[in-house]
Amino acid sequence: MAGLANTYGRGVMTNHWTDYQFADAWLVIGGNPAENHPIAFKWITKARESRGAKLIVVDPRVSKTASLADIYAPLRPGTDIAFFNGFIKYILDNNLYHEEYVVNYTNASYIINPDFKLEDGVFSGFDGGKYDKATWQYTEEKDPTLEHPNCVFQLLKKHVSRYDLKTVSRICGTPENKLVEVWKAFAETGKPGKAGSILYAMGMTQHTHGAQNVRALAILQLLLGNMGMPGGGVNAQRGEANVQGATDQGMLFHITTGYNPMPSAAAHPTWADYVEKTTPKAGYWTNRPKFVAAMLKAWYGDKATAENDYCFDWLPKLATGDHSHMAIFRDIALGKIKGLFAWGQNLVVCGPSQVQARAGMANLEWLVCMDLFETETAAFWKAPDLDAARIGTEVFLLPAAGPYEKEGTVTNSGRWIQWRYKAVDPPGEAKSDLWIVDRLFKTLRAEYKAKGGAFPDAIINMVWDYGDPPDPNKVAMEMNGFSLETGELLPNFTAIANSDLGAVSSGCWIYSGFYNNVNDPACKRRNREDKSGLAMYHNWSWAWPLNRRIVYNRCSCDPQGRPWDPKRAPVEWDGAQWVLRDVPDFNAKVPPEETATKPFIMLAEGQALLFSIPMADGPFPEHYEPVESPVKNIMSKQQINPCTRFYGPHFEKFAAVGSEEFPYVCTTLRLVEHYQSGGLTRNLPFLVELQPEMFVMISKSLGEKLGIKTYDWVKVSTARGAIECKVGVTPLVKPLEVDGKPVEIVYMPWHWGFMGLSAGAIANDLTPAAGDPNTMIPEYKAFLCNIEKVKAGAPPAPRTRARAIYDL
Ligand SMILES: Nc1nc2c(c(=O)[nH]1)N[C@H]1C(S)=C(S)[C@@H](COP(=O)(O)OP(=O)(O)OC[C@H]3O[C@@H](n4cnc5c(=O)[nH]c(N)nc54)[C@H](O)[C@@H]3O)O[C@H]1N2
Ligand SMILES: Nc1nc2c(c(=O)[nH]1)N[C@H]1C(S)=C(S)[C@@H](COP(=O)(O)OP(=O)(O)OC[C@H]3O[C@@H](n4cnc5c(=O)[nH]c(N)nc54)[C@H](O)[C@@H]3O)O[C@H]1N2
Ligand SMILES: [Mo]
Repeated sequence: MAGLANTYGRGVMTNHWTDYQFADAWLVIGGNPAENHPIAFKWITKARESRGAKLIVVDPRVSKTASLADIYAPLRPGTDIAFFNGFIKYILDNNLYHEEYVVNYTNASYIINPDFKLEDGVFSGFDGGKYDKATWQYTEEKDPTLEHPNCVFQLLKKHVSRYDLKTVSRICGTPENKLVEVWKAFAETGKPGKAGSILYAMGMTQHTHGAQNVRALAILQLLLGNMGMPGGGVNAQRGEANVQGATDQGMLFHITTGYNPMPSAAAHPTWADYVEKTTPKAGYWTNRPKFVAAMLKAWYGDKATAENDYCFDWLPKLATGDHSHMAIFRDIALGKIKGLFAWGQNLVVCGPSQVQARAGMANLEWLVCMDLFETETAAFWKAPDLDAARIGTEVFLLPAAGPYEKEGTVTNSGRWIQWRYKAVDPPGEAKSDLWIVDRLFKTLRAEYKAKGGAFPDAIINMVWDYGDPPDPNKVAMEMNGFSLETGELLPNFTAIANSDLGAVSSGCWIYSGFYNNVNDPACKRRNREDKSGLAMYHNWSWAWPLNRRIVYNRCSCDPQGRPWDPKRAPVEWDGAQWVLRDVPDFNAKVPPEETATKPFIMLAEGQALLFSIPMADGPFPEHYEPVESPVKNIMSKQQINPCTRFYGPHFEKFAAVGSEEFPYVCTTLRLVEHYQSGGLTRNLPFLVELQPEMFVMISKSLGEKLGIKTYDWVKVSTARGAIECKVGVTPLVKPLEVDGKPVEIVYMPWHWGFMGLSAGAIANDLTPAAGDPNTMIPEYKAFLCNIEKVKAGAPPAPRTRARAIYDL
């Protein structure tokens, strides 16, 4: 993303939920907030009612959000890059971009190596499945007139020139007039004094080019000058209640706490290598070694010294570049992994290519599940397609407390860290996850102490002093960090940046300050007062970084510090000083000239990336078809993203391009009544009653063609597996005309499995295990299937089995 991924981590909101009310328009693409983020959606409703702001929705089907839109356009799953590149061309052709913003705040003026090119869908430097980026580099020069043929702006213009209206419509299946209607309406927000917000979620990311989808929308927002503006931004509507907190705390395999890269065995065998290779030459990340050393001080305390490189050698190192979900399941299938912890994850329902993944799980010697219920994962050996008698896996199910049965922090997509208090005690023997991990750690440490082992130091010497039972406040304080001299909590992360290397302790630098006062921890604040006038509520919880509510807010003003829109000004220069309504994302102690071309402090460039060198698969987004597609790529001979990740012999099962056996496009999605794998919600009688059965949705035309009616039972099959479920024939889904031929699209929720009060087919028995090269996310949102009628069916019984249980 333009600065986003590299700066603030993977998929956060640049703005925040209550900020939605300040937009003049929202472009919702690849998300369905009316269904999946309904409370956030109320801010959209509010602004529409009070100011007539416009809701624009682009989604393959008429989703709940689309049904409320001012403008709706359909598009074929997996073709969003063509849509965006066409949109960018429209903006450039019609001079609708915000020129002063683009020149000053992006890398538009940078001149790129003359050998950089795109040839037949592949960028220069492609070699052996990945890119050598030598030709993608900046030269020493810049051209602020943006006219040099090799400046980023002209290269972008040339890149998108191939995406004319007709071509985009042929690829996406979106009618030409609809494309123009959407583009025109949202481009209005490019005028100074207007702001437009892009809301996206999984419809954008779950593709083999998912990261480039997000890059495309970041480029768009930069051209329109919408980044840094209240009511603007790129807003990833995240999922799991605390997925933001989890990624902040290093739960992804390739990053440790606070978005520092996980060291790699090959590239960073020593601290010196790590420091040299991961520290940029300019921007705030020049402080990276201090942030990582502070984390090591939190983990190893007095043991971590300058002499022993702060115990860097004790950190685990990545053995390969990919330890993602699919890589783990490849290795389980190959018998390389013997034991697995499934901690609050229902893997058998959520992962792709489940028929193959589940079969592989039989290789596990042991499996430990921490969950509220016996999920499909804990009971994988009961799967109808597995022979329990031949599975020797020893399964442990540790009962876990639910979210409201324990206390601790939850971080929302707007980066607000909030304390959640315990509402009720967990039932029976269920324990909080912190209790379980504490007990597990202490037991392991005792084992290592008693028996030694291959590498005991990293465990024996770890600081682990949260009490018994462990106190989440103590964990929070360790994350906040403290002075090693006084023991006082750090006020914020500038205390790390301004200290010597290794002089302070902080488990997660971006969280320093969130708990900085023991008597009134910032994350526990519940003060509704809003002094900003922009619904920022600085005394309600605490937002990382530094309680800043809108990141990149220097960009809300022109280079001289005058707000683009005086009514929506988080910061402004009054001629003598900065007037601050939000925490500044720049040095506000100096006059505006000094930050005029450096508003993106986390990037070495100081300017946002229209041209992004860090991306694995190209500095500009280029259209490729999904791995399974009904059509050839009409943009180039390169059918799919050339850097697509595949996962070995068990998982390379794909339908051919234009397959006759699997002629329909299929995508998976969510329903408001269920949550994810249904591990929770299919065990709650009232939700099961509201949404009792697994189903697929097809168009009236496909229903007519196949003689299928609503409530019939159908078989849906792909190159990987087949499921049976009921069907809904609905006018909300329609075929799209793609390159002159009609393409039918089949939609299914993925909330079901064989356990719980409501059992049903697993959608992921059908999905492909192919991944995006930047994120390794699976392509859940676009693949090929066939559908056949099995038998006639009937509506669900008015009083379901669940209801009967509830009545007891
Ligand atoms: N009730 C409820 N709320 C939830 C969840 C839940 O399971 N239930 N899950 C939570 C989680 S973890 C997440 S990540 C979020 C996910 O939130 P969303 O991303 O909003 O969820 P989805 O329904 O998977 O997908 C959104 C939309 O993408 C569309 N779509 C499919 N393919 C494409 C495509 O190629 N391009 C475009 N533009 N659109 C496409 C679908 O038609 C669908 O309407 O929701 C969170 N909120
Ligand atoms: N086909 C398809 N597949 C998808 C997606 C898609 O759009 N399409 N979306 C993907 C996305 S975005 C996501 S986030 C994943 C989600 O996949 P999962 O993480 O597997 O989904 P959940 O159902 O949220 O699983 C969480 C499990 O944790 C348990 N649980 C809940 N609270 C707690 C707790 O406090 N402690 C413990 N220990 N357990 C708890 C629940 O009972 C549940 O069984 O699925 C992915 N899979
Ligand atoms: Mo998610």
